[in-house]
Amino acid sequence: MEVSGMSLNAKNLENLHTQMFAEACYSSLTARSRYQGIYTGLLSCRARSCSNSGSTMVKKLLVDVDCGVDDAQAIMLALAAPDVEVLGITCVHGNTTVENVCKNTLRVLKACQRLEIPVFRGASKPILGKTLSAGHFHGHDGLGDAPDPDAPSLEMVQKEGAVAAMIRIVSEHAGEVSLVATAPLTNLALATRMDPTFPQKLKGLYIMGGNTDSRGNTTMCAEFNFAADPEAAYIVLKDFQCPTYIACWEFTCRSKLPWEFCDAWLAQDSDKARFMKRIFQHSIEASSSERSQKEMVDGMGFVSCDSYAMAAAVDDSFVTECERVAVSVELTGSYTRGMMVLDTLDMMKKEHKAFVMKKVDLEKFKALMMAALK
Ligand SMILES: [Ca+2]
Repeated sequence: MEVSGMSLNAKNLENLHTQMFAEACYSSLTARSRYQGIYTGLLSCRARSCSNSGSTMVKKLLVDVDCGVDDAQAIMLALAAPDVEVLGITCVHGNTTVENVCKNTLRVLKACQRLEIPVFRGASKPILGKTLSAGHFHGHDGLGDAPDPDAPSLEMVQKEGAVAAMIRIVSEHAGEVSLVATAPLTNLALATRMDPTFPQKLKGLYIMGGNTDSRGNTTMCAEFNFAADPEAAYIVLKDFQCPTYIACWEFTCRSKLPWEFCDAWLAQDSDKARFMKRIFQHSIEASSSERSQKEMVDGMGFVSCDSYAMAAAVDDSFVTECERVAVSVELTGSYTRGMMVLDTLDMMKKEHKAFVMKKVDLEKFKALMMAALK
């Protein structure tokens, strides 16, 4: 993996971690340089999993979604990935209403015959500001307005609320759970306000959201998930000290797949592929609109935004290059509210740095995506 221009071969990095892990069991390491922080972050994860023998092989995920079409794609990717256990899916406002998000999540789980995974209802509005929706792209119901008369009943949504469930599940598996957030970060911000120890119990946090080059897809300078709740994004990027990977808007565009891949992906002979084809049609058509073309960075193509954050969570070798930098969110700018801020000058003097994803293994991504609809 390459970090901030420092090239690290993935195998060498793994060997280095193994060697350092033995030392870490006896002594705590202090980050002495900008780069050493990556080792200590990963080691602390391993040290925690050390006390949970037998559970280190399976990746435990908690997924927070505003289930539009790319959330559906990300969920299906996780469910098909080997050695991944989805402990629960928490729902939040975003692409559509939280009620639709719950329903959509159940529809996705039904399509994958995985309705045993618990679904929790979360925040219906952002902490402050107006509620957005992305109906122009995902359809008003979030899944392309494709009729589904056999959709599971909302009675299948758990009685326990999403924020309480997040805190409980992460406490029950302290140090083992990676949280994948592919939506406005309202539930996560509320969780850390309800239980300040919540972030430190996470193994890692994987976010789809924000931007690196001030390119907006919702406002001039803001990406949808951060624009839909800037205060929540601010709280999460400030309070969550666990290893944090961010798949930003421009990165997902630059990591796009050709539409030919999408055609072959949807043409697979399976119920899951037929389901995806139905719910994705609206977005495929919307992708060619003048508005969508302006939003895109570096040309057109198939961008399954949320799937990049999910792929990073399910496969440690997926991310091949990151920028390690402190990040925050602009809250007050009249043009820039919701824009992610990268402190490349280190002026915030923030100890916690995020891993902003730069490059990924696209062949692995294609394989994970293909498997999702098999
Ligand atoms: Ca989403």
